[in-house]
Amino acid sequence: MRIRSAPPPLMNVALLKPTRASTTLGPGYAVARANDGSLNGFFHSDKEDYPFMVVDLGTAFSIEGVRILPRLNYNSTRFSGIDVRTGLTEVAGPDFGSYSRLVLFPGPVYEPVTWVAQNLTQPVLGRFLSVQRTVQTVSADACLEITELEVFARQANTV
Ligand SMILES: [Ca+2]
Repeated sequence: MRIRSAPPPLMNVALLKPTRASTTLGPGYAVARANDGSLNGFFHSDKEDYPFMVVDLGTAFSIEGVRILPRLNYNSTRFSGIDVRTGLTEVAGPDFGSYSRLVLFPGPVYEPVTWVAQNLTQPVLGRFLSVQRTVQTVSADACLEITELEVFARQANTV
């Protein structure tokens, strides 16, 4: 008889992992701010259609949930149609259609802004995680702003 031990705890496996973005508004809004563990800074893309960011988890994880803290309390309606996907191979973008969708946060969020979260019914294996604004807006609101992105998994190489 095999004794099943307790599963390891869920961890934020996106913390401080390498990131890239379609654009960045400026040095103070670097994409690394989206997963630096701090709620005081945030990533801000430039104004463009379908801005996105990608985090490389470094190895494949069995992802069980994600959550995002949008930009806090300023133009919160910019957080709209936020598509979160994952895949095992790197995709340059902006088309992440080959990735599996984890969640589509319709937005907008309202002040006071808090986390939007999704627990997955079935874990999804992924290494690269894309976050993309999929709503086209002909205005200054066509940007992606993320205070913090967290990706939850229990351990590396679970397959
Ligand atoms: Ca941050």
